[in-house]
Amino acid sequence: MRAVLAILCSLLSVSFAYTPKISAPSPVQPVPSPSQLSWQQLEYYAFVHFGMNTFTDHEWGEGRAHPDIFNPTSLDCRQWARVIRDAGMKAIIITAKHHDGFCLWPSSTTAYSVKNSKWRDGRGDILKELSDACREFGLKFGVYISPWDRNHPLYGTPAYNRVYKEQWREVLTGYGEVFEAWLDGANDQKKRMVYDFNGFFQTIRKYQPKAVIFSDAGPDIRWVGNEKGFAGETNWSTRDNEGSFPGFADEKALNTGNENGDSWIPAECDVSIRPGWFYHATDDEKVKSVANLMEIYYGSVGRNGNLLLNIGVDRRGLVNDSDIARLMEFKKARDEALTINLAKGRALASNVRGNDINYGGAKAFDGRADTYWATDDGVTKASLEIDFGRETEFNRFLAQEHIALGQRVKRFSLRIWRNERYETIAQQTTIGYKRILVFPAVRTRKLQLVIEDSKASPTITNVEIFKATSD
Ligand code: FUL
Repeated sequence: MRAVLAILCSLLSVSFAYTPKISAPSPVQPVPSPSQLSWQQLEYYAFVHFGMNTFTDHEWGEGRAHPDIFNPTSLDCRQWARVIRDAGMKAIIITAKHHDGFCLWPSSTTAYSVKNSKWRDGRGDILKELSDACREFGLKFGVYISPWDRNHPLYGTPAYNRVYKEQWREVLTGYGEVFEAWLDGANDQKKRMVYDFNGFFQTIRKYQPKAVIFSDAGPDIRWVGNEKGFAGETNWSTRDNEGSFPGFADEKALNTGNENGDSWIPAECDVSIRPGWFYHATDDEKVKSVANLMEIYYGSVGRNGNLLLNIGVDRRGLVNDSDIARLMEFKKARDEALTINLAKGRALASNVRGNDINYGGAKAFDGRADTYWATDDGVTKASLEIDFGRETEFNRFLAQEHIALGQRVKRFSLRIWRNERYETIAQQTTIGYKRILVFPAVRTRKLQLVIEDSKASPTITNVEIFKATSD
């Protein structure tokens, strides 16, 4: 009987509470594809640079080192996956092939791969081990295959385009689901290659239609324009991409996106935890500090970008202890700063879409990703007050737009109630999927998020407030 009642109650509450009577705001084009939406929710994941360079101490190998030099003594991809999962990351992108052309899987397209190395008598396959480990540890699996290939005899001729597509085919059909296909526009200074980028993208789409394709010119995810891990303070996920192709994009524009861009191409911020991308023992003391990593986190995830943090796996074939320690300290610092959400209390919005509680201010802090505060059509300036009911101290403010309906907010500010009036403590531009503001601690009974300008009715799905120990 109780069970029947419970089911009835839950059915009733679902149909009463979550069916808005008023129609949702129309999307502001362009909007993300389902793959781009799930990509954005990953927020923070790992790049792993590992290959011949690890053993030759290079960053850009020339493709001449003998395959036998690649010989990890105790490779364990399950260790990588465990560390990366414990660090709070959601996926791994591996350098399946870097510029030196050495393939970490036994490709049929080249002699330059693990199949001709002494490692495991030429029977090893890192992509197999890593994709299995990712599945086991609940991580998504992604791959970087460098178009620039300093070893392949056909590089520089049109025939190489076929080789490169075949490499994608092998990787995308042999190892299960791939969430992101990563490539750049690097080219040889002497043997210039005319890349068939459109053909590359079509090949990737053909074998893994759900994978997002990253490059400095999209088509799905764009480079953020630097390798420091920082998106622009203004960061639109929209982009004018017409005519741009990998290797030639404008770094400044990539950093901020284009407010009225006609394609949805959000930014990914790639940065290494050490000075280089590959492991070098001489860098063991140069692992980025937690303070630096926190700054990067606020500058990437906190500015509507995803953070792709690189780890160079060492010569044993393991994530090095100094990186592990730092990754865990970084996780602890994020948890400490951003877990206890103080956004509780009474919500008062200056405008609520159709006066319908389903679009009310409280929807911005109900902990749900599918509900949001929205205003009437045409209302592009509005405010949301949160009254804590008592003095509350905080130094972080987080806001999220319901980006399934497009990125809308152009300018917003944060005000706190002080000396019987509202005082602006921060003013910013875009919000997007996620925006985090960092400021010296303030104490107040209530605050106001003011949307000062928006492309259309703002749709705010989440607001969070924190008091981090450090300012
Ligand atoms: C660049 C490469 O040239 C670097 O070596 C590194 O792999 C970085 C992530 O991408 O295009």
